[in-house]
Amino acid sequence: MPSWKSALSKTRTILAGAIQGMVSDGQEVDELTLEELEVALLRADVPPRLVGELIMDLEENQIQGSRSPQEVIADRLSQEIHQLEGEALDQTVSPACILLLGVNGAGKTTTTAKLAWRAKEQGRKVLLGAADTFRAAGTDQLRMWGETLDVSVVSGRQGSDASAVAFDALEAAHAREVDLLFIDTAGRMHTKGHLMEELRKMVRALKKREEAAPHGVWMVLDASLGQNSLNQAKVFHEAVPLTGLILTKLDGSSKAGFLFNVQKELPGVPVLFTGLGEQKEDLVPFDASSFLQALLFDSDER
Ligand SMILES: Nc1nc2c(ncn2[C@@H]2O[C@H](COP(=O)(O)OP(=O)(O)OP(=O)(O)O)[C@@H](O)[C@H]2O)c(=O)[nH]1
Ligand SMILES: [Mg+2]
Repeated sequence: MPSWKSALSKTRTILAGAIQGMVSDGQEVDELTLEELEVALLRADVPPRLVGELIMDLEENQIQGSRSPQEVIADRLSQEIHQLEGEALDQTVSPACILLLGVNGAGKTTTTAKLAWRAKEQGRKVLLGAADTFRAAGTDQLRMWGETLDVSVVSGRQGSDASAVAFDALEAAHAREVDLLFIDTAGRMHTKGHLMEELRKMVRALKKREEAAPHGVWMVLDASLGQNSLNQAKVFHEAVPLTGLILTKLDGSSKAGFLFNVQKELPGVPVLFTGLGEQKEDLVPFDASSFLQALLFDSDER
């Protein structure tokens, strides 16, 4: 089983030293320890406005509170993170068509495979669409996953129109009466206007087959990029409205604090799943309490 605790160890290490400093100094939290904590929080990509609020909370607790620094921090952070949980899909829609997008190397193809594996485990019939026609390797990678997982893959030739593959995949999803269709797309930089346009075109193509499609537009974010991944997501969101986020590589990230900025930067877009490792089992639904617990507390119980 993947563990939140080990996945968040890098970010926790940054914060733990500073928080420990406060505890071991006893009741006397001086300016210096607060400053160290402030630096640590900023290094972990906790948004600056929130860092300011946390420091104020801690100072207040100093004067008239009795809670531990972890508890003070956890209380404030939990307000920012619980609303990020959300329902992935309307379970009554079948086939549900989900478009996965993101910048190069974020983990889209691997995540598509992990999602397919999860759905299959839950007894659902799955189809994959390989709309990364940009590189031959992109399609091959998904086909190989298809073989490993025993899931069919609809693909096109390298260089062919990604929108056509998406359309065909949705057509096949209806014909084969599957429950879920996951469409993997090519990695694209948010700064490339024509590639953003290609995404819009893909959405239009799906709508030609079925007005309600795509039922999910999920952006795959590399958590090791921290706040930068959110800046990219905002541009994607303007091109094609996102209905959910998937955070990959949380296990390699020391900047998990950017999660506390998601609600402000992308209001109403939930975090659906998180990648805690490279294995197919390592994609788990986002769980705010586990996240916070693993971020701030070394033991499993508060
Ligand atoms: N540690 C870790 N590695 C991950 C995770 N998700 C994906 N990876 C790794 O990230 C690398 C890139 O993954 P891909 O799925 O190929 O990324 P992609 O977004 O499809 O890449 P392009 O199609 O080239 O844009 C692979 O080595 C994956 O194993 C995760 O949650 N944790
Ligand atoms: Mg890929």
